[in-house]
Amino acid sequence: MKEEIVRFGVSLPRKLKEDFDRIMKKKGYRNRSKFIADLVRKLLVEEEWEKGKEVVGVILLIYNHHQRELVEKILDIQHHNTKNILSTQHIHLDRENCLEITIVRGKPGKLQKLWGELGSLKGVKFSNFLPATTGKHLI
Ligand code: NI
Repeated sequence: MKEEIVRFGVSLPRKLKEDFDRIMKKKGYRNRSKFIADLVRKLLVEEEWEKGKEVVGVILLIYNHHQRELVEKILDIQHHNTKNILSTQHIHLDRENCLEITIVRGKPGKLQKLWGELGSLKGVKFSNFLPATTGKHLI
């Protein structure tokens, strides 16, 4: 089913419009409509998170696998959360450092707690979380 496209006019202060075009180009967009649509979608994903809908996310960990018991603790947390973990990918960066991404799905609060549990383990040098969407509520 093809979605109907509607047009609408936008009024902006000149400086703001210049900033808009500058940022749009910097991000690699060549089309204002596509840029605005993606900005709105970003806000819709934020709303999904605020409303506590089922969402997906990516947990990134950088850690030293020589840290005592760290790998066991990470595996233990992952085995206790199989309902929320879709996939894990592990990359050995060098002799001691590992990068691990875990793709998670569930309620926002649960996923953020899981990130906190993993990211706060001793030996984790860096962690980050990318909130995303199941895509069900977006076109
Ligand atoms: Ni490794």
